Amino acid sequence: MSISSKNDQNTDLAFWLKNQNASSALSQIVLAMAEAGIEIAHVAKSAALDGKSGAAGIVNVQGEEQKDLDIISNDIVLEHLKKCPSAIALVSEEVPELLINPGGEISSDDEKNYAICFDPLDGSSNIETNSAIGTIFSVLQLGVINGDYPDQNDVFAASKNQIAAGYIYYGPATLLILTIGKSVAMFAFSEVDKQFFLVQDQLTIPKTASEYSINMAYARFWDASTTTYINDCQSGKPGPRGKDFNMRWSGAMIADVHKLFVRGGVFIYPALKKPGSETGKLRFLYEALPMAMLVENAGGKAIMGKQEISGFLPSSLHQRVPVILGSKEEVEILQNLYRQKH
Ligand code: AHM
Ligand code: MG
Repeated sequence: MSISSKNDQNTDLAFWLKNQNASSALSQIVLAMAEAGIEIAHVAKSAALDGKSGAAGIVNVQGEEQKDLDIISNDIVLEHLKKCPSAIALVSEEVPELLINPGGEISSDDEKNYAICFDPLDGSSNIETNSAIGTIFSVLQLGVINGDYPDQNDVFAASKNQIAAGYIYYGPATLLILTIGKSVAMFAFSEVDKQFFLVQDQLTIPKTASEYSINMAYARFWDASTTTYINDCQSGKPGPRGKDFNMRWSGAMIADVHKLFVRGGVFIYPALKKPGSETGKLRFLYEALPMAMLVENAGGKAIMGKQEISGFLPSSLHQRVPVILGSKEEVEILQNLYRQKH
């Protein structure tokens, strides 16, 4: 598949959204995220020249050091979402509390009140090494809002009504991977036309594969199921799996998840027996939940260790959860190990 040239129909993102019968409110939000992505890609490209590829000297709510680009990207996303009246509540990795959009207007049509949860710059530790980074977002339908504004409990409940999810990948090409329903589409940004064009309308994740992504440096902190699964993969052809596996870990979830749409495999960030990571590292609302929707709508599977995503209700905005997603058969093998060992 080529992503370097526009496809025959030259379908741009706005036209595609219209074709998919997306509501104007949802289209506006998706287009705002795409615009933000275009701006972030531009800033990221000149970050080294502008001296913006280092630490900002601030620690965020996660206890992690914020980089200049984390803060700039967050401001860019907020600026674009402010123009969307339906984006009532905003959850950002970089902001401790729930934000109420100053440009938001609660609609009497319950279906048009949304919460947008986002990680403005995924893969922060990759900024200074000029490696893959991205933006992840989830659109949740808030439904009936009791009171003047939604509170975080409304957002937690809305996590059961995720209506769209996507990520923008700032790599050699700037790509938008998006689902607003059943299928997952890929768009590439054209530097010439300054917009995203559809390059593939139905991404699928192969059912089975032989590549895994996990940070091997934490092996001593894993649970028994993860250890068995990875040991079996590493045993290769002579081992219980009867085939050889490859391993990749990019340090950015967007890049490792993107590989799933290209050649399948499994991405694992388990709970770690290590202070601060007992429930994993990745956050439910703006990392696990949107990636799970994308993966499952492409025929893959997503779980949170022993727990299913569908039965989970978060209790804090930045709640960390274990994440396992990718090719259905691989995720099921690990899920069975969880069932046996816990
Ligand atoms: P971030 O949102 O601060 O960038 O953190 C999330 C990232 C993921 O993209 C990636 O999978 C993971 O952290 C890497 O963590 P580690 O450094 O523990 O391997
Ligand atoms: Mg992230």
